[in-house]
Amino acid sequence: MQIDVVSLFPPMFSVLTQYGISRRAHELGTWQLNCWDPRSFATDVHRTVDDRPFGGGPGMVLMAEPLAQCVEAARRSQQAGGCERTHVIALSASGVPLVDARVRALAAAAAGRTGLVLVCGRYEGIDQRFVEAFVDEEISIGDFVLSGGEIAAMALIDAVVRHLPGALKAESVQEESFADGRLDGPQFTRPETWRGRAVPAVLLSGNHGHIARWREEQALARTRRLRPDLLQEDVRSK
Ligand code: 9D3
Repeated sequence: MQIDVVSLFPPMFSVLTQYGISRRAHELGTWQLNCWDPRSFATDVHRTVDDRPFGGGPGMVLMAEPLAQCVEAARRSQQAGGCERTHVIALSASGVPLVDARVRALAAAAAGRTGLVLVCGRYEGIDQRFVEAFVDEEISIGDFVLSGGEIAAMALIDAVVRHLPGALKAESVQEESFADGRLDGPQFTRPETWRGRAVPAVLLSGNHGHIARWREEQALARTRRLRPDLLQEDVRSK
């Protein structure tokens, strides 16, 4: 799978190839990453990629042309790498909040012959004409303000890559929280007693029927307490 990122800060993305599951999958060749810096396509001596918003207002807006050059370069690279299609996602504070079902669908597309291009917003946003001409969907990672799209893009890549064949044992992805619309229950490891706190006795009982039922009750209770929205059938994003 090929992922191309358009960002003013390409070095941020090295964490994905340096740590954890995403690193291991990258080393195995499960996915590849290319970064495209709009500044390298700027035409003036100052390498300008942003300008003041028409109509006034605070801050700066990313200019359309350097972003377009990046996406076109990324698309050529993906085609040369064997991709049949390119799906362009803008990470934007005004995008649709990311959910598990969308992550799985993107992973399925990327595991086929669809390359992903992730465009990271900065400043106040991106020239809308670029969005209309190039962007297939706009994604946010939640209702809070980040300084730009980079950390959101990294979260998206991490979430997608772990679904690719070979990144994880199949059953661990299947059993994960959100796949079944509820939170995980609590986990415990050694020692059996830590600072006066004992592990729940049922987990030491060896009775796997009891353990499974207890875990389900715990997960359900935690979901009711912390995320009652997940239990409401009609708003579930599955
Ligand atoms: C919605 C807030 N905007 C109007 C005042 C200002 C603004 C805030 C944050 C404009 C750009 C940004 C930068 N954020 C992102 O690019 C971003 C983001 C986010 O802030 N939160 C959650 N997901 C994402 S994805 C990209």
